[in-house]
Amino acid sequence: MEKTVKTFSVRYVQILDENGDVDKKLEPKLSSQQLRELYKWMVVERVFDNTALSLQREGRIGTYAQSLGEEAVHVGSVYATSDADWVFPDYREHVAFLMKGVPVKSLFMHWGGSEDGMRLPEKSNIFPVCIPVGTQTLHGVGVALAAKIKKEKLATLTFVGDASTSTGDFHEGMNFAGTFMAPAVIVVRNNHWAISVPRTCNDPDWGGCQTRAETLAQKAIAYGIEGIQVDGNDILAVYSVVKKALDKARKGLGPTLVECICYRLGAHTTADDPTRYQDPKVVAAWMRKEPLARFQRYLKKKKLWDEKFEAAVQAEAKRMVQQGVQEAEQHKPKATDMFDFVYEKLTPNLKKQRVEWQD
Ligand SMILES: Cc1ncc(C[n+]2csc(CCOP(=O)(O)OP(=O)(O)O)c2C)c(N)n1
Ligand SMILES: [Mg+2]
Repeated sequence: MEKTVKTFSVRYVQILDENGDVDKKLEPKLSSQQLRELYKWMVVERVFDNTALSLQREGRIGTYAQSLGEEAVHVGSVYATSDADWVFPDYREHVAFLMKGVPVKSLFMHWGGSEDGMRLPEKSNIFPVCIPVGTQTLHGVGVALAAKIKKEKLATLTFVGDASTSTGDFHEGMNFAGTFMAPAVIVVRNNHWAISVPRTCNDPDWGGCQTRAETLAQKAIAYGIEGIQVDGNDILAVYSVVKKALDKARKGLGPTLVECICYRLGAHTTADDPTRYQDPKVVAAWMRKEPLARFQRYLKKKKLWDEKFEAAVQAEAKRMVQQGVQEAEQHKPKATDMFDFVYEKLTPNLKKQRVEWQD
């Protein structure tokens, strides 16, 4: 006997199309002020990104990971959090820090190599930049579980890249999230690339790609978790889906995996040259879908955007970012900071090395 015991499906949500036209039935109820705020944060991230890239080229900061093309994923998701919710970033969501109240200065200090930059303000509810791919899933799910045990009304939002979904830590985190019904939302930034490794397998029988799974959202199904795909260039869809998932988590109704489909429009980091492995035609096609221009078209149709508003938003973003650069460059880190701001307590070996270093 043979029978189908279960079939699964994955939903996809888009609210704003590429022309900035909206699906009225799904349009979130955000005030004019909130919509403009979303736009402002996306501009801030882009200005931050361009400034950081220039600073790296001038040798004023170290290796930098651009966020170009992912602004809707970052801003839409973090905007959906409450002040009590915790955010677990990886290394591309610069604006997430700013939205959670971290000063611009701290980010430039961090990317300039000063560990002190990731000593974050007490109430910012965001974890430091996480370079080891996928490990933050465990932190995000762990804190969600702790909050559940302590009966605190909060959820956690964890960002992972498409490559993270291939790591053991991601799967362990997902399994724990499912078994314990942790109030955790995991946002996958599917930007199609893990450095030079493509997301999709084009060769019928050979690897060199991230996964043969058709969607990343379906990975949630294996753990009894809701998995959903979202147009990651559509800030309204990202915001709506993540908000619903966070509300669900806080009500004790379980975790969600949100796969945001976007495209890495910059290099992996400033140490990478994507022209060696990307098709420029594909990049140009994704550029036409980019999130900021799309949201601008929508705001313009709603009479919430004009040149005057644009100039004011740009000026304020530049002022804020430039002030952060100045403050960060006034900070003169000591060589011993590498011991003082990494571990809470130094290991015996590091203690010895710190003394030797000072000598
Ligand atoms: C555990 C671990 N293995 C390998 C690396 C090296 N590494 C840095 S970024 C990266 C690719 C990550 O790709 P993805 O998760 O898709 O994020 P994206 O860079 O596209 O934002 C790798 C393999 C790492 N940082 N951590
Ligand atoms: Mg990626």
